[in-house]
Amino acid sequence: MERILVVEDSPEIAALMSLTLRMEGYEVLTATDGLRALEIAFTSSPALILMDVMMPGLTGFQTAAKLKDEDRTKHIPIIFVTARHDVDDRVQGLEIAVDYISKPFAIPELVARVRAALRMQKLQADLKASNDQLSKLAITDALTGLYNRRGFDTQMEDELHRARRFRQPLGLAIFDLDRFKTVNDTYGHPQGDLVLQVFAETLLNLSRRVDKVARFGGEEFAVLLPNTDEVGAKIFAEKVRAAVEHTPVDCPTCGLGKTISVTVSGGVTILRPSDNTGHDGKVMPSIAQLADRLFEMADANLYRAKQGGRNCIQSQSTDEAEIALSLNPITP
Ligand code: GH3
Ligand code: MG
Ligand code: MG
Ligand code: MG
Repeated sequence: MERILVVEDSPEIAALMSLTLRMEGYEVLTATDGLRALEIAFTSSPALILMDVMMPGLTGFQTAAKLKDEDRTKHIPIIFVTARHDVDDRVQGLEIAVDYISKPFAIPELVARVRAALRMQKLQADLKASNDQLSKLAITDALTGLYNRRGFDTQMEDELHRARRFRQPLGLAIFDLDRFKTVNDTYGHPQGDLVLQVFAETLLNLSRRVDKVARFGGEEFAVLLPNTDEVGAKIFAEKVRAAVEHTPVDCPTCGLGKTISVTVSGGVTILRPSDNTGHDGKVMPSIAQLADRLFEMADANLYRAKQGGRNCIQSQSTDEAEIALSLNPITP
């Protein structure tokens, strides 16, 4: 049952509107002045508000403006119901309201306008829900539900700003499953997908709520570790490596109860906050440059881990000043 708030200082009109709307199957709340209307709107979040304009205390326009100022109530559609007819009033009213009904009103018209406003509101809510869903999909990896590259890049930007602002270390760990092509070639692509999903779960289980976990497509994954130093980042990456090594993945197509074992290699980089940034005439790296450099270094470390026999982690720290230096080569 949709809930409608009727704001009206005349008891007769309020009673007529309430009765009409109740007979149409709506739940009706009433308020006889603007302040009471605000209270009810804040606590009962009605689907629609019918608002008288001329009332003692706050006018309907003032009350509506306050409702539009509040996050909790700004989405609630308002229909002004008033005896004032001049064009200026209507125009002013329609700046905030979705519709305008003149008194005296015909009951069928009141009902029709209420229905139309609620229908419009529902369409907008549906549209917003599907937009939200699309925005989420745009930053999500379909196979694992983790962030995709695009989503991760945004998180990376935010976390770099935070790390710089609060002078906290930021860890970046990238993982690449070892000889994953062999898994696909031997057991089939669906089994490969299952391995990727299980690995995604492992990353989520071993990371903190504040960490950001992504799959970059293929069998490459990244985890951003806010406020984590080199010791912490290495412990995390090593835990992931060991968990993968010691937790075989189910292989339904290999036979009942059969499993396969995989391993993973990792490259870790930690950005340390610098003490001497920005005070000696050096051009400081931009956030994008910091991100690029961290990825480059993590990639290089991953490459070393692969070269070093796989199933291991390589890590290296850097700081802003060091990156700045690489961007501002000293010229004799
Ligand atoms: P290395 O130890 O050097 O990382 O060897 P690798 O075989 O894991 O590396 P390579 O980059 O040569 O192969 C990655 C493979 O990942 C290629 C492809 O078969 C597989 N792959 C990429 N995307 C997907 C996917 O979405 N699902 C599945 N099942 N496999 C994928
Ligand atoms: Mg009035
Ligand atoms: Mg691989
Ligand atoms: Mg790869």
